[in-house]
Amino acid sequence: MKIKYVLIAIVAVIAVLVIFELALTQQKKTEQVLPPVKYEKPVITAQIRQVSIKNFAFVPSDMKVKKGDIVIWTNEDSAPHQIVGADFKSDIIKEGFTFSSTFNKVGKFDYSCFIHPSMKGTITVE
Ligand SMILES: [Cu+2]
Repeated sequence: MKIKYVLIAIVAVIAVLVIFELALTQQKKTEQVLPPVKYEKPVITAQIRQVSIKNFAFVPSDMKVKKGDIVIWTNEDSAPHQIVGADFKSDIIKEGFTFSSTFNKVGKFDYSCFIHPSMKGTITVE
């Protein structure tokens, strides 16, 4: 009888050791050692450009920006506006809220207000 329990105990210990070893092997497989990279100070040239929306107009209505710049429109009217361009569209912008878009392509981008189509603007990306 005692031998049976000793055998069960030995088998249990072996099983635990095997599971432990498997877990360790699994952990080693997922460990990825990456080489260190020499530090280089990032050069950030992008600028934030501001367009106001006031008195149902974009101010300035024509803006030249550089590739990578971020344009932020701020609604200073009590009326809501919604900016729609070929590549970008805002949600409805309430008074005091902003919308931003990053311009990564060179070109001329016309936009207007979806609610008030007579409100027009252009972002020229150089
Ligand atoms: Cu509008």
